[in-house]
Amino acid sequence: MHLTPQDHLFVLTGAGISAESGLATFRGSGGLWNGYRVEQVATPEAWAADPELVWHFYSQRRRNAVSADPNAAHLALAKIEEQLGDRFYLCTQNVDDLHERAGSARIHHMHGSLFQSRCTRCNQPFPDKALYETAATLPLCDRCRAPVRPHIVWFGEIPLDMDTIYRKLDRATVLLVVGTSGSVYPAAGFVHIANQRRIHTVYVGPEEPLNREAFDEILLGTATEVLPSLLR
Ligand code: BV8
Ligand code: ZN
Repeated sequence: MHLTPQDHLFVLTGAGISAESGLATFRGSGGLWNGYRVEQVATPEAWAADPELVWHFYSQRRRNAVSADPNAAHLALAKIEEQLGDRFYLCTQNVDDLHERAGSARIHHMHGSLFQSRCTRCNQPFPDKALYETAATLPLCDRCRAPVRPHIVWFGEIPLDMDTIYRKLDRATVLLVVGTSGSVYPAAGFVHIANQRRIHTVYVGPEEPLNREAFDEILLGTATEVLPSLLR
């Protein structure tokens, strides 16, 4: 991958970029959390059936994220963002805040964030980090008394701000995808859109993704092995 001063870089990251910071990927642990499949816990049905379980799931992941540190791959992306300015856009599927803590600012969390909650009725945001600690009683909105939920996009829900994502993808000349298995849509479909627009597509990860046939380049290696030299 070679970037020219005219290039617009669109980066998509997944759980793999946080793996070397010690955060479990979805597939690495066989997609299991305490014996549950993530697809079973990260759903509106699980929230309706057992909100305490879902809160506990996110409380644990939030605690893990708080004690993790950004790695050289997160830092390399923040550095290239500084050089490219508004010719850079980072869309992450991750709900941790390691990109922000590495310095990324032009970033969008398409699947929400561990550090946000919102009211299930009036959508009032609750940025309070303490909300995710295992609540003895599930918090209620102080405005309309409805239950507060994690600001996370669950399976079956619509990812956040898809219009902006597609607009940014439209302007891109290079799509760099890092550390994602390509198993979940619509994120796994971005590379197919890129192909239709003749955008140069690059994948970085230690194993080939499920949508490997769609990439112009596959750079096998971990995010910290590949990104710092790739984006120098
Ligand atoms: C939607 C937040 C409509 C939750 C997540 C049947 C067929 C096709 C699609 C569907 C279907 N049935 C249902 C669907 C749709 C569904 C879907 O795709 N399901 C899958 C399971 C088949 N999608 C949805 O429901 C989405 N919504 O479709 O709405 C719509 C569509 C378009 C426009 C408008 C409306 C919503 C999905 C969001 C779910 N929420 N996350 C939470 O975090 O708790 S998904 C979650 O899993 C991630 O965010 C990510 O998106 C996904 C996969 O995770 P990855 O990041 O890829 O991680 P994974 O473990 O899988 O892979 C890790 C990779 O890292 C591996 O490749 C590994 O090799 C690599 N790696 C490991 N170590 C390293 C590394 N890479 C680099 N360095 C390393 N050191
Ligand atoms: Zn409310």
